[in-house]
Amino acid sequence: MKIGIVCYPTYGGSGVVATELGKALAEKGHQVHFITYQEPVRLDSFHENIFYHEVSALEYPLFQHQPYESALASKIVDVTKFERLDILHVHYAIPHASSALMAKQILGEQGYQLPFVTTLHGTDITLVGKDPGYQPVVEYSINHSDGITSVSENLKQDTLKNFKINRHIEVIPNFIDFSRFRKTNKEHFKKAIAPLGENILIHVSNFRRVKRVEDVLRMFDIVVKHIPSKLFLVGDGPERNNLEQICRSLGNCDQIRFLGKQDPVEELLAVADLFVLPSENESFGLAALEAMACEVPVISSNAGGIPEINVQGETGFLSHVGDYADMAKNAIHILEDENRLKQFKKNAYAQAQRFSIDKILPQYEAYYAKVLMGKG
Ligand code: GMT
Repeated sequence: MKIGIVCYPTYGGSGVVATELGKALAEKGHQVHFITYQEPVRLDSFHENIFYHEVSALEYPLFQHQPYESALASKIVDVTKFERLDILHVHYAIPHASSALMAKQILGEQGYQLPFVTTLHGTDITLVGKDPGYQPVVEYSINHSDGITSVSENLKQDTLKNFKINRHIEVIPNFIDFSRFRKTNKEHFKKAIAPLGENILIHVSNFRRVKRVEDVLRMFDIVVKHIPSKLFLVGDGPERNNLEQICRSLGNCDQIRFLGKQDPVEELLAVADLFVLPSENESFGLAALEAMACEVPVISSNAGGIPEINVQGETGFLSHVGDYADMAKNAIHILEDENRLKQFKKNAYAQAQRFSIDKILPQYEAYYAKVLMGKG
């Protein structure tokens, strides 16, 4: 198949999923065409079946904001005609689904068929998409997609609650590539950063308010008073300054490392004992799944789709949003007993295997085939 993929190319779950999916499809012999405004971060090596088409929106003094949606639609038209794409898969509804729909209509008038699948990722529904400033366009373009997938059952239900959707939504969960995310031996590194055998807690996100990174700091403040520990904060974003202030006021900055954006996150996960994800909302929680693949149990909130991956009392624990004291209690419960920690690590790994790319990729291929038959 010749498959076009549209996504956000920068750091962020939906772009990561789209890029990893494209790479895996290419590996299986499909021809994959990425159509984005910048080369996707995870598209880090050459592959004969992968092509990249850059969307460039002309700058003009009249534009306060460049009309990216139109530039993207035009690029999709161009790539489809030249490369003869069979299907287009857009990740994150805004504005990708409406650009795809516009391109499909233009192509239709010129005698080309371009069915497209929209994958809903989270904030395109739960935060931005349902805002009245976007809602009508998001709803229309979802309803006019040839196929719709959602990364969790919870996100599907949220979509049905927030929009009038008259179509089937297929749930295809996010996946993990074990050839990259697996526990490797980094004992020398662990000894350097935790010389007294401290436990290492880790949080990875884009530091937006929805991630509630502040709760990570507050729960860690309780944990570190009971069990010698270190905290790694990986990522960057609008909350960073605020978080630095909080850590200073708590007086435990010595035990906390702000590591910024890190591409080889699996190397940090390899030395971690617990992953912390206290999000206000999280349609899936790919970062937690990546941790589990590296044998790291998860202390999380019970928001959104997180309960579909983190199993209470088995792979970690879930608390109500904002209840950082309960998160701390659960973290201590796991860390204070070495055998218990080992068991949780084992369980986390076993659970991650359910989401192995080998199991999920065929679901996308089968769904594309359905969409191509008009049965999306
Ligand atoms: O919030 C983020 O981390 C970014 C956002 C995105 O679209 O890039 O992530 C969403 O999609 C990810 C991949 O499907 C999910 O794992 C995240 O849970 C989801 N984020 C939210 O729902 C807040």
